Amino acid sequence: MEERIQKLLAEVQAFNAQTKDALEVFRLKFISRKGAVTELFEELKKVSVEEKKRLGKVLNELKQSAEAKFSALQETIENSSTSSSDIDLTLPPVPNKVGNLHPLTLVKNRIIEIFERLGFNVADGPEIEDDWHNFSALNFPDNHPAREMQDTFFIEKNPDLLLRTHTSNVQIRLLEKQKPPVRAIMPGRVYRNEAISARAHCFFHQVEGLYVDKNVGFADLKQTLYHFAKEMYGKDVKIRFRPSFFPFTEPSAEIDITCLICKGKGCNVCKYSGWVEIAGSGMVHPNVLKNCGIDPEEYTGFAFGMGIERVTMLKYQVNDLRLYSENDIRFLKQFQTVI
Ligand code: 2U9
Repeated sequence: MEERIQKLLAEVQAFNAQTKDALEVFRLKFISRKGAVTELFEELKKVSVEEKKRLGKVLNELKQSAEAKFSALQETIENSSTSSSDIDLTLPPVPNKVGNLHPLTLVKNRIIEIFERLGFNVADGPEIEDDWHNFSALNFPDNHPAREMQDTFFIEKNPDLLLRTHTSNVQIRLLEKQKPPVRAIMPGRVYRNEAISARAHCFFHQVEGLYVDKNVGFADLKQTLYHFAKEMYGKDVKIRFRPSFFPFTEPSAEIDITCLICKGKGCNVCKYSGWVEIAGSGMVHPNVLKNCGIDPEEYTGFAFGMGIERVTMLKYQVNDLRLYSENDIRFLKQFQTVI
């Protein structure tokens, strides 16, 4: 019997419990009414008086040791866990972190909002296009450099298929099927055969706009884009039109706004000119209207085009085009605010 008591004593001393369940196993085994200590006390009744004296002493030691161990373990476990009374169920939950929109989507949505308020619809069209809708209908001459392999991704020769180089194909498709007045913007992805760098990419996003009706003039174009620039960049922004050339517009103009970094004083972003280019524009070329079955004697129109990456760059001072498509969370999470 003494041997059994000593074995149990060693077991008690070595025992360790980290959970309430493990502690309960200890209690049942050693100190419960049906546990080893109680059982041994029952056995003790049966031994001789001298033996009882000696064994009783060792058994009491086991009993005290088991009870002390139980209390110590109980205290440690209770101090390390949170009891249900510590939980305040009335507290509002910690909100789940949700993602945010990509900066290009934020800016595209803002552009759409500005033009929708002026009565422009949003139109969409295919990214894989034929030569007619991407080039010929837009008055591109046969030998225009944009038609070269270095500038355009061609997919197939017959039937002729390519990746659209601008969203103007959507305007052509719209004019072919809808009689003026037509007032729409076309946001979308476009492709150009360019080496990827901080300033160029093989795909980017554009918003083009078109307004064709009777008596649409250059003054309408100027006021529309002036309004856009103020809505996008604030009321202090200035705008200027520089004569330019595009096959699909005549006259054509490039549009600059005052540099938002230096407020027109001159810095390395605006190359010390105080102005940065933001869009191209012009009056729709009569040949383009004819190609879509519209009489240029009856109708006129203006069109414009801008790169969403560029508009975003100027709004948020993004200095490398590659950042938009690298999915670097450190870049993306800076655009939490809805503009
Ligand atoms: C039709 C008629 C006219 C769309 C236009 C531009 C000027 C232009 C560039 C801006 C920067 C492209 O993203 S960019 O590289 N766009 O300068 N786009 S006028 O003119 C049209 C389109 C369709 C039927």
